[in-house]
Amino acid sequence: MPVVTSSLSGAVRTVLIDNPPVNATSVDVRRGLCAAFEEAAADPRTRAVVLACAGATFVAGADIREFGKPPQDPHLSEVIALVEACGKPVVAAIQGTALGGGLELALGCHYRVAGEGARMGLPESTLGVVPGAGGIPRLARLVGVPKALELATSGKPVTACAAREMGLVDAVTTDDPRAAAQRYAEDLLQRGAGPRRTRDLPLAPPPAGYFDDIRARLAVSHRGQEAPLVCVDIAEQSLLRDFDGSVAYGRERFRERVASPQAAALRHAFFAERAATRPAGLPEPDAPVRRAGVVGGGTMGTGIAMCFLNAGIPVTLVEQNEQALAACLRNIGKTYESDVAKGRLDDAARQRRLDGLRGTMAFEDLRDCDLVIEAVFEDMAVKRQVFASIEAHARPDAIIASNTSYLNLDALAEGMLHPENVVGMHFFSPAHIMKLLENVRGARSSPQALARIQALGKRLGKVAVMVGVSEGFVGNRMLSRRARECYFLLEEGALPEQVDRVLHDFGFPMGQFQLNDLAGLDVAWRARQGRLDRLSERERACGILDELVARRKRLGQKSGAGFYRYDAQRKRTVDPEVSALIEQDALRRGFLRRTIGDEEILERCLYVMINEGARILEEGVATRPEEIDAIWMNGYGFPRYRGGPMYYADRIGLPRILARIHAYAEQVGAQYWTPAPLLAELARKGAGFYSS
Ligand code: 3H9
Repeated sequence: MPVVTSSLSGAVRTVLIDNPPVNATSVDVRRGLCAAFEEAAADPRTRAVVLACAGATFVAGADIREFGKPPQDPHLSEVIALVEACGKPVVAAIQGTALGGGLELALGCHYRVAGEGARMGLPESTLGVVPGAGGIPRLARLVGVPKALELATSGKPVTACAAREMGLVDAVTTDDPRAAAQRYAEDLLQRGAGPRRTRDLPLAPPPAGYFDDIRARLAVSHRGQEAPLVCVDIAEQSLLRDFDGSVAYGRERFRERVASPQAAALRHAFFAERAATRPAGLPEPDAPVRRAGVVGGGTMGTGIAMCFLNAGIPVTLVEQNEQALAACLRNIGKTYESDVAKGRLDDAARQRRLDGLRGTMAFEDLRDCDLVIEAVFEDMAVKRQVFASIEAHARPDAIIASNTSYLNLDALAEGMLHPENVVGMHFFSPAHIMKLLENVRGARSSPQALARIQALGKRLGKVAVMVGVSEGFVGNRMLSRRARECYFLLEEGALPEQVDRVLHDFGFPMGQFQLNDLAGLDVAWRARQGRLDRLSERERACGILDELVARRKRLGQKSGAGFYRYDAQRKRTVDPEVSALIEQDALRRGFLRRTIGDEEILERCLYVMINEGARILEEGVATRPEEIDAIWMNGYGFPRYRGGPMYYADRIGLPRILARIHAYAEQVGAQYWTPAPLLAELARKGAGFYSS
């Protein structure tokens, strides 16, 4: 089947792209478009053209799978030039998403009609590349340089209404966009309106100082990312060159970017996330979740309840007593009010969400829920009791999920009448904001229950990765190894600010000790108390958390002091008292503190995680390295432009990592630094986690 076809209706020819799944501008589409527009130009019966797409979406971009391969003619910018040059008016009919090369194509059309649900954007920089087919010079001519760069540097799409307001589309329709575009074209013919080429519009310069200002802002908001700054270069050059010169400049910068390590890592991130959220061997889900129950209205429970409400799923929330229930309903109400105040939500949507919420103290009220998730205190006995109460009152086929972050799901399911209904759904705090969801398959979870929670994860807008039972599952298990190493580094000579700076410079939003302060040192301390019997002698003896939490009541940001000191705005400063405590603790325990280099800190933090990641793969807790990468990029701030820990490991080279693991085994101790057999085996073969 040809991917581009044409048909004539009256004097209007529709050129239709049909290239599932997202109508990307693959080479066949580019060639097909050239042929179709040449035909339209030559055909005397054709007086106007509608450019439309089959399926749910307009062109969602260039074909990412072609990136990194030898280019094939024609280039997309040449196709768009041909469309724009057409002597007959060309109307784009936009439904779904017009992204990247798709929006560039629409900008080359003379008019744009969009369905009201359509979204348009230039997400290239999120893939480490830049609009390479005239997107920036054309968009800047239509909406001004600042708005064009807002789209290109954020990568975020705008709605059809916002696009109309800024002058990006000519009409928004509630009708079928193709039919509306046909009418629009007929109207143009009736009015005698001809082509209106974006390239011919004047380009107004932005206010003085604008480019310096946006570069400075991007250096902070997009720290470490190269592509957004190249978008700024393209906009700046568009003012200095003629139109064709600026398109050529953007094309050249695209060519350079597409071959960059950041672009390769971000492409990996794109495909890894898609692979990671589709576990093999699950059936199609047989029923959606129509009502969810949440037991426990603390921070996690309220966040989880809001996830459901935000996705349009009504929630029954169970709390123990009236006071606790009132507090959590109040918290949810307040969060939505603040969303309205910040313009993120309108009043009607806020009301709809609140209408979906039912608070109760009776487990009986869970009887109409398709899924109930417990988010109570992290204690096996407490959770077991809650599970039993849920099972006693919920429907026999309801899925019963635990939000535990460390406890053994299979032990939790013991004694349940229907262990096949038991699963884990590990949300990350704040649950209504964080993208990651670790869905946990218990030994006895049914494939259908797992299929349903995977589908639910997608509906909640999460990156839902299925993992196996293991202490801390995937993310927290690797994090706990990194944390251990960070505490060791404090003993051996580093200070929190050095460790945190190294992790921040690598691209994490914050370092280990900042993270501890944010989450609450009491949380880390309690987790440590619960695991004391499983810690090594050295870990048990490490007294810094006990000193900070138990003796000095430094609980982190919330108490104004933790590893750092915080002012009323939560601005962080280094606290000499903490440095002294760390030094005293090390001295007391006989450590000879030394100057530790940044490279050692980085290696120890990352390689210990990578080694644990290899074990996680060996044990089948994760089945593919993509799952680990997706988890770390979406739940722990691993910089996307480095592709996740397992991808990063391949870039460094497993033989080098193995050699360093051996060196740290000598230096720190083999009990912490024994190479995972999988890592050792891959390194020996000269392979990687992603290459054989
Ligand atoms: C660009 O355009 C550069 C230009 O300036 C160029 C100049 C020269 N290519 O996400 P989904 C696949 S850069 C190839 O699950 P959804 C995807 O892998 C590009 N494949 O669906 C998946 O395949 P599979 C700028 C693509 O409904 C399937 O489609 N464009 C592409 O949740 C379904 O995807 C972008 O960055 C592609 N461009 O979301 C847009 N896009 O089933 C990237 C998707 O085999 N795409 N696939 O696993 C998206 O953001 C989302 O896919 C979209 C749909 C919102 C469109």
